[in-house]
Amino acid sequence: MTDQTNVLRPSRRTLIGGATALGLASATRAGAAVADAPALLVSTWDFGAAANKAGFARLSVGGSILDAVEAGARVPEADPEVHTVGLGGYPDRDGRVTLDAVIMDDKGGVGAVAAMEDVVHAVSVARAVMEKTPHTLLVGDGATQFALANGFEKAKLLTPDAEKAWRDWLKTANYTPVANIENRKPLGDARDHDTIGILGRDGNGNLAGACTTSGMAFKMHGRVGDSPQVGCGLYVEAGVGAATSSGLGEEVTRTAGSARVVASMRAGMDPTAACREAVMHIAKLRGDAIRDVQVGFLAIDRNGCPGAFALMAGFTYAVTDAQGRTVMHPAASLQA
Ligand code: SD4
Repeated sequence: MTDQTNVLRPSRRTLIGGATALGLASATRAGAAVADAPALLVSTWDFGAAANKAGFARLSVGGSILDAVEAGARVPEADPEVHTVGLGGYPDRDGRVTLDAVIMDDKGGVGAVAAMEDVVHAVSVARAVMEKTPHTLLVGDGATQFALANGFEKAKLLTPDAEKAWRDWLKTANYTPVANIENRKPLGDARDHDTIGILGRDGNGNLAGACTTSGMAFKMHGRVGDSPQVGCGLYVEAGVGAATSSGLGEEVTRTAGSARVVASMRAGMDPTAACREAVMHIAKLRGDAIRDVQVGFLAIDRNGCPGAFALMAGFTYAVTDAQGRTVMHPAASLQA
């Protein structure tokens, strides 16, 4: 279950002005030296609160910011009630749970896995790819073989709940690829609570991020979304910031969304404006093709100032400050 301990949920009024109005001003003061700003963790969706808590705990005992984002990402991966990440994730059309994950620091370190089966902690396998191989991405059987050879346990990822959801879906399944199948449901469905992207900044200004998902429910077997692709689901750049995405991955992949957000911050935009620019670009590029589609970006700048923007209402994110205090925010959106 998602742990909401120590989570504050601001009213609509207190959200005016964004995160800086909510006690994070010390992280965002204009002109502050990068290393002067306090540590911060931000994560997508409501389950981000529990992820941030785990990440913060790791930082508190001397872990690096990379350790912290990995620890955070592992929380929804291990939670069988989260049906969009790790154990208990909804399977593809063939009933197979396949995981995508990436982890990245701000020193050129990156590792990822895609379409990986039978291992719960895809983010940790991604980190092992980063640290133990000359490569940046392993896929499918190769990723699983690598994980098992490096001490990760083999696990059955398809839980009874997820299998039931898949069997229910099969009753009406249309195997023609449907790009926005995950959105064919009322907003607020558990499947809205998508991929976790987690970004962090330590007190010395080091940045890191991770992103992990089981991808779109009932996707085609072999489909890989934005999440494990560097520059799409995640991008981190020293001295600039970091960005991550959630939602219909194809729309993020075709625009290299997270790299675009970071590029806009590099050019001087604040994180919210940079996320908004990427969403507006998708909207302009895709027009009617993205009606009812959700895409959300979450970013932090070099000082740890957070911002987010989404195509549709409903995208939330958790911000945890250096005191371990977490505030949930609804992202502003293009459509109500
Ligand atoms: C994907 N972006 O695989 C991920 C999953 C997600 O809404 O966030 N779904 O496309």
